[in-house]
Amino acid sequence: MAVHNADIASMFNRTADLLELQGANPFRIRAYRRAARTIADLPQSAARLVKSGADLSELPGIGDDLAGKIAGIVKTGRCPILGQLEKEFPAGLTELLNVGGLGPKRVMALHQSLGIDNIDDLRRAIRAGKIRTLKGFSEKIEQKILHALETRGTQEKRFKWIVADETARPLAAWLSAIEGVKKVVVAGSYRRMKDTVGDLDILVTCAKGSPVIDRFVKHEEVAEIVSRGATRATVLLRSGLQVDLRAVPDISYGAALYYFTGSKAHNVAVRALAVKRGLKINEYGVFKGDKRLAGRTEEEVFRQVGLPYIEPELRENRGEIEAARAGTLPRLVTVEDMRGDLHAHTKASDGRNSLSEMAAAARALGYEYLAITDHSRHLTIANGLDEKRLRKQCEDIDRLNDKLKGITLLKSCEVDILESGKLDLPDSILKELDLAVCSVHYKFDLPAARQTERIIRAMDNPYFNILAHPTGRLIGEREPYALEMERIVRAAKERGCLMEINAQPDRLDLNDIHCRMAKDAGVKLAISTDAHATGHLRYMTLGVAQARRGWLEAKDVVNTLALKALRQALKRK
Ligand code: DGT
Ligand code: CA
Ligand code: CA
Ligand code: ZN
Repeated sequence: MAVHNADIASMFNRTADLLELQGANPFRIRAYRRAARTIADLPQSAARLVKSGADLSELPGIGDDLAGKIAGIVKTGRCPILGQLEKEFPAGLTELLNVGGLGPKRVMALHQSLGIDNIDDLRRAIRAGKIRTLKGFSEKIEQKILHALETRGTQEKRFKWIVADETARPLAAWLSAIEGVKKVVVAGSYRRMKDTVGDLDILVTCAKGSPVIDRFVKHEEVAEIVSRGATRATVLLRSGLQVDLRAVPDISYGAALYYFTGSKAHNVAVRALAVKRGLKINEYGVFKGDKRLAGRTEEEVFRQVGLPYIEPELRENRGEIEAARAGTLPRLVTVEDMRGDLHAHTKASDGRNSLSEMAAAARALGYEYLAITDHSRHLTIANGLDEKRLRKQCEDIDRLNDKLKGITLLKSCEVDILESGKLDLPDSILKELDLAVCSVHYKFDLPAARQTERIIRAMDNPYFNILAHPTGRLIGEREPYALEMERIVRAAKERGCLMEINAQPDRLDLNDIHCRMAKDAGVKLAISTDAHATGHLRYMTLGVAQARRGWLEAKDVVNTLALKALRQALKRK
């Protein structure tokens, strides 16, 4: 199976880290990081592009040299320059790079001034109080490193949903092609669309004597066979992702799918319900004594325990069973309900495409509108727009809208919320916009009360419409900033502000729990992709998935509305 985009990106990022340790030319380092970002963001598989003979050097940030390296990685699974660099440094030193709070500069400082070469050395130095006094360090940084060391290894490794998906899809297709295999479905948290996935649980139905288990454990991506039996196997892939495979007969398909979709908490609660009816429910079916009552489909399993079908995204034992019994399950929002996207960037700031390219891509998705939300001036690294440039963009949008058919671009901006709670652009331009999407991009480490007040103060501005990526988390990379979410939600409700579900695969912010909190408080949400390229508009499905996990219906989500109704819904109280 192919090398994934995430693999290539991680090799390039590691190369950049090691080049930084080496003190290499900053331009060279940046080139690797930029290429890593480009590949990670690529909507198609880089491996497939290489194999189809596409010219990768046409991608932004990828020259002939890097294109050649990518082709090499796709062919061999290895990156020679990374291999060389890894040999140059003690293995322990590169491991230090993975400790939170330590970047290449700090690792090099520790190495040079204290001779720290590995994690044990680091622990000893912290205990001896040597780190805090080092130039470029502090007691706070020492604490951060210590915390990272303490939680190391105790935190199970989880994969972003989209990373799991990059493995799940081709693997499922590959399994389908094995003789005797009928159905293949990926269950578990993947099917429940959790933001992260611990491992993949794949279910197959097959004819007797199918070699599916044998073939599976010999798949070229398999690094280790953890366990195997006649109808099941657990393997570890080279990527570190674990996969559980189960083969079941057709008559048990529904019961097995239901069981392995979980969650465990949901299963346990439903099993108790079944017991009350004198039934037994397991991965083989629903039984009364020895008599099988159901098992072929999930629907018939539900029927036997007296429940309507419950969507996988709801199966967390968070009240869905009670709601199902009471007939009050939500009618979850679907991606077909979405009529537009309210957060997208163009070349004017840090996006990759032009206004008209973004408009065409949105129209191709069947949208009625797309809000153009380039960054505001404070975000200089993203080439944020000042009043003058934004005004010019508004004129461009007006002119383009006159020509466009079937789609309307909305004039907007992703306005930075300054530390004071002021917005980054004056009211004189904000009032010209169709809507303002506002967000925090710096000073993430304020205490919760101050961060909360900063955002609420920003909402006091009458032109504030949508709070974008409200917690600032980057899954697996950056914790959400400290925030009093109940207060934010209440403040949004009082002011008629909306909250965003940012659909970028590494954000998914608000998360499922917060979505539900907002809905329960009567706050409307926008599901937006924060697209930085036309291909990112497709991330809508991921945002919708989190919305569904948060019990949202179409009426809770403003961008399911037609344009006219949307304009009404955006009006502040
Ligand atoms: P993950 O992998 O941590 O993201 O989460 P899941 O939900 O995929 O959990 P996993 O892979 O451990 O198990 C897959 C499903 O199998 C789980 O959602 C429900 C079912 N399952 C696993 N262990 C048990 C159990 O002890 N009892 C019951 N009733 N179901 C279980
Ligand atoms: Ca799983
Ligand atoms: Ca599992
Ligand atoms: Zn944005």
